[in-house]
Amino acid sequence: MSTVWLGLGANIGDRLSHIEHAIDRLNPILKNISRAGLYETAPRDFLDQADFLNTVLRGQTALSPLELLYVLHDIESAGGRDRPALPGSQLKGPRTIDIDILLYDNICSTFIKDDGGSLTIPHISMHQRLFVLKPLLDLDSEMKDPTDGILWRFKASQIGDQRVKLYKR
Ligand code: PH2
Ligand code: MG
Ligand code: MG
Repeated sequence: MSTVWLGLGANIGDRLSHIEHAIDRLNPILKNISRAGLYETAPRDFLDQADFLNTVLRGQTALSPLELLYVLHDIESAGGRDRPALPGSQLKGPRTIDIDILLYDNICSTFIKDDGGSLTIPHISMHQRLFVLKPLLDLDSEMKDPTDGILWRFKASQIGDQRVKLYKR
């Protein structure tokens, strides 16, 4: 079994229930789940959209990184998510549910998907996103970035102001 860290986000409709449903659907493939608090967060990247609820999960999985990714896509679809590749859907725009692989054991690698796209672990933007690092640090404040051995809490402290507020424990 491998230890995996997932970032969840939602900013359309009943955000809390989208996240709860996704966690229910993760149960068969993710064991010993630990949940961080839920945070209400200002949108990043594409700014003209509603606030997100974000959280982070840690669990154990028997799936490989790409097998896990494909299951996450299925869970996103079950949660009403339009894939960004669909015409008319805004890149980094509003979503009912987004589930990103943040970390997988200490892997630092890029995997090529069946559709030619790629999956990079650690998640390529996590070091600059407080909406990821705050919940992650709830679960383990001593964790280090496997790419350079630097504490995530140090990286979090270097990030400028981003609105990230505890919404529910
Ligand atoms: N996800 C994005 C883009 N911007 N902003 C917040 N606050 N939370 C997110 O989960 C998020 C975002 C693309 O996945
Ligand atoms: Mg994302
Ligand atoms: Mg995603």
